[in-house]
Formats: sequence, structure tokens, C-alpha cells
Amino acid sequence: MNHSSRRIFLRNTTLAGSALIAPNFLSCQQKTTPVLETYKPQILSTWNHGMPANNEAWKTLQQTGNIVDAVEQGVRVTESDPDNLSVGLQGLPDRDGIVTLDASIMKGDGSCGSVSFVRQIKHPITLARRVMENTPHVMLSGEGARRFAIAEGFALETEQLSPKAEAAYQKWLENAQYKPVVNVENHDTIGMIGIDAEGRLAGACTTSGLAYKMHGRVGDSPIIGAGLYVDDEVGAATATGLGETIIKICGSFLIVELMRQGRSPQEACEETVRRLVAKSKATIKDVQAGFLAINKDGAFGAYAVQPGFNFAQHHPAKQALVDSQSYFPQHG
Ligand code: SD4
Repeated sequence: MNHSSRRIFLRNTTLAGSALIAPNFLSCQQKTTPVLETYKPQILSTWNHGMPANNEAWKTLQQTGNIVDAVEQGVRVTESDPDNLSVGLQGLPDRDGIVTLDASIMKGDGSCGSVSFVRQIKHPITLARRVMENTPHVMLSGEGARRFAIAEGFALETEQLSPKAEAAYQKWLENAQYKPVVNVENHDTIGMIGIDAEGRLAGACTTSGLAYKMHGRVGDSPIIGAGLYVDDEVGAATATGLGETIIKICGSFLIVELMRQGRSPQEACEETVRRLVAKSKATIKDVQAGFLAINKDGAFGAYAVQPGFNFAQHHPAKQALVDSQSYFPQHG
């Protein structure tokens, strides 16, 4: 373990006047805040595919020292992964059989860019970065985003579905249920948040969105404050899962604001999931949503509605896949 990068805070807070109270009574009244492990630099990503993505982000951070380069290069790995059915052009299509992609990128100084409902672009995260850096706007959508990509020299890829996606789509067409299918396989968006050694933060989020969504549907991932939010003064958060539920509570922004008010990343994720559950009461049994957060000290947290959410963590002492806790317990 690299102790220079790891600081452990253990703080005992006692009730007012407790110094006058006998020790055995004090032990009942004493509230111990949880141990917060902090790591800088650190990269966190949603789901299993976060492991190779984090490796690339880490390598990029070592090479360029730039945390924005790191998160962009990291999630590009997932966008290129031919086996991934919910990020990039090999993802599952909408109900019309068309793959449309959403992505966003944000720096801790508040700069941000995103693209939504974009077709034929292999790396929407890089297009989102171009929106951030080369336009006066935050978000470009659909045909406008595609035209901007062409102007920026991006190649247009084929619209033919990957063999895996085509097979899944043909199977789905047999019943063509319009209800979004939410399960672990169907919310594999990659959200990545990172902090460098000096405490600069950045995040990236990219997805093909909900499988078999209505054509034109946009989820939380490209919405700044929903799928991603980053503020160097506080921390960063990202989301995965049923985007409609995340947008309704401005999930990532809410986490950052809760951390601003003094919550730890873990507490902020849990409170945000509770808010989401409260707002989605009627349908919550069918909903999965998960959040990942880091604060400016490098403390981290994660929480999901249902069991099964995990995240990849990379810092000087550890590269691991970590299971998140959840609001609902393991089924069965
Ligand atoms: C969305 N949050 O579009 C995304 C879903 C997801 O893989 O996580 N998809 O709602």
C-alpha cells in the first residue's frame, strides 16, 4: 500500500458536554464517522468493463498528466469493445433497429460538452470533447452532431448492426415489447470519474442508451448534471441505469451538491438513491440505477437501487472490481 497516497481519517464526534460524561455512557453516545480512504490519483468506472478502461485512463494519465485526456481515452476502450452491447456502435439498437449514441465529458472547472442521439460515430466521447473545446455550445444532437463530426474530420461508420446486436434485435422483434428491459446486461453505460495527484477532476460518460428505446429517446448520460457532474471545488459523480429516473432527480448534480454540504461520497450516493426510489415508487421494483462518486480529497462511494452494480477502481495501491451496496437486498 502506498501510504503517501492514502490518508485515513477517523474522527470521533461526541455530543456537546460529553467530556464530563462517564466513559461507559460516552461509548453509547459517541458517534464515529466512517473511515474514509482517500487516494490521489484515482480513476473509478462503472461496471466490469471499467477495468480495461481504467487501465487505459491510468496509462494516459501517466503519459500526459492530463485527467481529461485520461477519462476520454479510458472510455474510448469501451466504445471500441466489439463485445459490449450497451456502449458504442456495437450496442443494441432502438426499436427501429438504429443505434444512437449519447456521451458527455466534463472538467472540474465547469467546462463540458456532450452529444446525444448521434449516429455512425465510433467515438462519441471524442465528439463531446470537441463540442466542449471547439464550439460555444454544451450539447449537439442528432443530425447536427453528425454534421459537426464530419466537419471535425470524423469518419462515418456503417449503420449495419454487429452480428450480436442483430441477433438480439431479431429476437426482441418476436415480441417487440415497448417496456424498457432493465437488467444488469442492459445498463452497461460506462461512467468514469478521475482525480489527478493535484486534485483536478474530470469525468466522461458514454452509452448506446436503453436497448429498444423509442427512436429519438435520450437518456441521462449526455445530460450534464444527470449522467455526469464534476466540480473541482467539491467532487464528481456519474450514473448508470434507467436514465429517466436519473434525469428526474438530476442525480449526479445532486450527489455533488450533497457532498458540497458535507456528505461523504458514500452518503451522497445513498441519499441520491433514496431520492430516486421515493420519486419512482410505483415502478421501482423494475428499476436499476447506480451512482459512483469521488470527492476532491479522493474519497469515493457507490450505491445502487438493486444488487448487482459494481465499479472498477484504480489507484496507486489497487486495481479492483468492487461490488456496490444497494437499497434493495439481494433477491431470493
Ligand atoms: C440511459 N443510463 O440511456 C443509460 C442507460 C444505460 O446502458 O445505463 N445503458 O438511460
